[in-house]
Order: sequence, then structure tokens, then C-alpha cells
Amino acid sequence: MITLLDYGAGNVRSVVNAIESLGESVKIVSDTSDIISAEKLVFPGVGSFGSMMRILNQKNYVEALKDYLTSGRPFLGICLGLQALFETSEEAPDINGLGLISGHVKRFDIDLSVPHIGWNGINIKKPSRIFNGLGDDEKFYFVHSFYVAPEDDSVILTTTNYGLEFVSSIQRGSITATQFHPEKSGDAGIKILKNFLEAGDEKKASGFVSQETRLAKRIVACLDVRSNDQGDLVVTKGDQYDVREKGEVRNLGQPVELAGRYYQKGADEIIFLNITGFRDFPLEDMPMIEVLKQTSKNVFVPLTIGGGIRDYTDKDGRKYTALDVAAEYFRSGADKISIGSDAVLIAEEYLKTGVKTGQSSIEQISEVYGAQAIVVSIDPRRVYVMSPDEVDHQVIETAEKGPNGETYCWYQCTIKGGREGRDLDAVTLAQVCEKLGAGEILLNCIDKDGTNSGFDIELINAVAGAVTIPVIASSGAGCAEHFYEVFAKTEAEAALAAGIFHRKEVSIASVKDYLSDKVEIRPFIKM
Ligand code: 1PR
Repeated sequence: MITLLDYGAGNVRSVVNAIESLGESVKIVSDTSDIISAEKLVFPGVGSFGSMMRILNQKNYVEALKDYLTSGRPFLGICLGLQALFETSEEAPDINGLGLISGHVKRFDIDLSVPHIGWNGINIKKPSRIFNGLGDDEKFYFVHSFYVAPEDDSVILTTTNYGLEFVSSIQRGSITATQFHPEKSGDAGIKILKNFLEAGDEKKASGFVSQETRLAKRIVACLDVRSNDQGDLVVTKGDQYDVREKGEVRNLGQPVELAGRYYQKGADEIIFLNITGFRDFPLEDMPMIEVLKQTSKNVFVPLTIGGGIRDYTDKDGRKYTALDVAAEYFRSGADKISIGSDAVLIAEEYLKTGVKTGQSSIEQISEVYGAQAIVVSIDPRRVYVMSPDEVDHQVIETAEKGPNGETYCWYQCTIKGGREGRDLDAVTLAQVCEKLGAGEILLNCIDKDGTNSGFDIELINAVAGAVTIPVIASSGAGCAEHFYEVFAKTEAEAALAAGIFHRKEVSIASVKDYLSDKVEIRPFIKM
């Protein structure tokens, strides 16, 4: 029996699912006595350092945790569960951590995108059986803006490079803690959890040290989901956002099944977009919640869900906040939520007033779950102009001339799945959302969607050059070469495709094969 410390702030379902997939049962801590009597304790921290420590204090868990940690029983901390072991954090300087390990938690102060999101390697600094059976080019999933700096080097188990060399896991006696998420790191992560669960077997893997670890470019599979005219929830695919063919909604498969297949075939991340979410009441839209619950049982890479995340009032007059909706999605297995239409409306309001109210969905979700949990999905369309002065928007010079020979264009934001154009450009939207607390941009392009003609490199450069958060390039992938082009010509951290994967024209494995000697990627190793 594994005891899991959940203080109610996010997605612990994936950790539970990962442990259960190894045949172990999980007991969730409901009061202090569960910590006191635990035989093996797993602590997956989520949210922010300050809110985590406040909740642990409110629930009187702190002393019980300290007793457990000094008792010699096995402990695995994940992400904030690692940071909690330290004395203080720059994320919340006024509140103490557990202080079991001397040292502090620092904010990344580097020239690269922060949060550090994605698959990166590890340099093993001392042998540990936690790494039994792993190859030396494994990558693990990270998502964080802070890292631990222990005073005593002897606790350092691994380091990782991202702008600087930081400590990515520690081990002292029976305490092990990782900055990366084993439960989101595919087979390699499951192996680490297995090694932890098998505590008692003292066989130790020798350390391995690679040169310098590198963050992988991510290959993302996207599933646009909606009900068809028969009422079945299906994965569909648009052609410049038009998902109907001969009047019928295209049906390319079942969401849970396709997500499982893409995980098996090496997808680094999976995104579900409920494309008609803008007209539904999300919390009554139980099928999407069920899709997440089912998918997260077998898919151990990050899951993002979008569509309809906003404040709303149901038909009985009951009010729900976007935070309520997001919380339900996180509880059901989502690691990130994606906001489309609402982000545009929020940015418009912010540009009008210049005031951060703290009330918008982006600010509220970011405050509780952290910036890394919020993706802003942008659905822009190219608008050509003869000269940059013609409009009050961020205009780019384009090599792809317009129908009347125009050499300038801007990218108009849309809402409701492209149905309504707004007086806001994609570059400004991305900048405002970053300011309000978004952690990543999913950059679609209506003109390119479903065309197989390659990503819109100009759009991606315009947006990626204007923000410091990671950008996922989306729309237009037609072959493996297009992925190389987007990584070679832009700063995109990830590239997404839908149609070519659904129609089995190009496989994720073949994209990775093609990229393997050109771009840093997570190698796809089926154990
Ligand atoms: O506005 O918060 O309710 O969220 C709705 C979400 O649904 C948005 O993220 C929006 O992008 C998405 N969406 C709405 N309508 C459509 C549609 O297609 N009719 N899909 C839609 C957007 C774009 C990508 C697609 C890529 C890659 N789809 O999801 O997967 O373009 O496709 P490709 O590789 O085949 O070219 P809200």
C-alpha cells in the first residue's frame, strides 16, 4: 500500500494511475494519522510553494511529515514535493519550507523560456537503484520555474542543464525527490516509480554522466473533439476549421482510443480541444471529463484540455468560475488547461483599462495552479495590408504576398472556433496573456489548418519573438520535413499536428526518426 499526500491543489490522478498501473494500491492521506502510519509515502506537489506550505500548515501536516521524513521510511517527492523539503523558496519568501534539506529554492534567471517545460535529460551524480534498468539517453518531463539549490552536494542525485546546471533530483537515505515528473515521463518514468515501489532491493545502478543535457523539442498530437450529428463524441478534423464534409462532421476516431495510440507511438504530449465548448456548459459536459479520466489511466505523458473554459451561469442560474471548471479538469487527469476565446476577451478588457484585476480566468487559474498549467490557444487568420500604417496592430512584412500584391499582414484573433474575428492581433494577445500569467502559447493558424502545406513560419517567428514563454507551433504539418523546418527556422519549443496523424499519413515515429540526427528530441524507446 502506497500512501499519497494530496493537499487538493491539482492533478494527483496521474500519480495514482501510474502507481496503480504497477499493481499497487494507493491510499490518499485524509488526516495526520495517515502520514504517521504510512509505510511508503509519495508527495506530488502541485501549485505554488506558498499555497502548498500554507495548506500543509493549515492541515497540521508539517510536524507529521517531518517525523515521517526522519523515520527512515521510503519517501518520494515530486516537483514541489522536492522543493518542500528545503528551507525557503524565492517563490514565497515569507513562508518556511519543511527544512529537512539545507538550502533554498531559486527562480530561473536565464535567457531561455521560463517555465522550463518539456523533456530533458539527467546526469546521474551518484548510483541509486532508482535508475535500475534505464538507458543513458532517457528524458524526463519537467515543468517548473524554480529549482532547488542544496548546500550539501552529497544529496545531489542528478543534475540537468537548462541555461545553467541545476539539481533535478536528490537522495538522502530513504528520501528521494525529483524535480521532473516520473508519472508524466512515459515508460522511463514508470520504471523509476517501479524502482521506488520495490524499495528493499538494494541492487544499485551505477551512475552515468552525459555531457550536457538538452531540452527536447516536443512532438504533440492534437485531438479536436465534438459531438457529431448523431450525438457521439468523436475526434474530428477541420479544413481551415471547417470540420464538415458533405454536410457531416468528419469522424476520425474515438478520443480515448486515439490518445492511447499516440502515447504508445511516442507522442510527447496530447492535447484535447473541445471545439464546440464555447456553446456548452463545460461542467455539464461530462463526456470530456470522462475522456480525461479514461485517458489518464493509460497515458503517462502530459495531457492538456481546452474548450469552453470560462466563467458561466448554468440554466438554473448557478454561477461557475473558470477556476471551478479548470479544477474539475485537473482532478480528472489534465495537467494543463487551454483557454481560447476567453483569453481574447480578457486581453481586450486589459488593453482598454490597463488594469490587472486578478479576476480573469487566466489570473485566477495561474494564481492557484501556476503559470505552467495555463496554455493560451490562439486562432488567428492572416489579414493583408498595403502598409503597416493602415491598421493599429502589430504588422509584419511577409514574403508570401497577398492577393493584391500586399507585402504586409497582421494576424487577426478570432473567437468561437474562428467564427468571429476581433480587433486584436495575435502578437499582442500573446504578450498580454503572458503578462497575466499564461505559461505557454498554442499557436494555431486558420489559413494553414488542415492544408498539409507546412507551418506558418512568419506567424510563429512574430509570436515567439515577442514572448518569453514557450510556443507550440500548430496547423499545416504535412510531412516530417515540416517539423524540421519549424524547429530550424523558429524558436518554437513544440510542434503539433492533427490531420496527418489521424489519417495515418505520417506517423509520430517517422517524424522522430527524421528529426533524430537534426534536432534534440525525446527518443522513442519502447521498453
Ligand atoms: O475558445 O476556449 O472554447 O476553445 C476552443 C478551442 O477549440 C480552441 O483552442 C480552438 O483552437 C479550438 N477549435 C475551435 N474550433 C475549431 C475547429 O477546427 N473548427 N480547432 C478548433 C482548432 C486547430 C488545431 C488543429 C491544428 C493542426 N484546431 O487543433 O489541431 O490546426 O491541424 P493540422 O495538423 O491538421 O493542420 P475556447
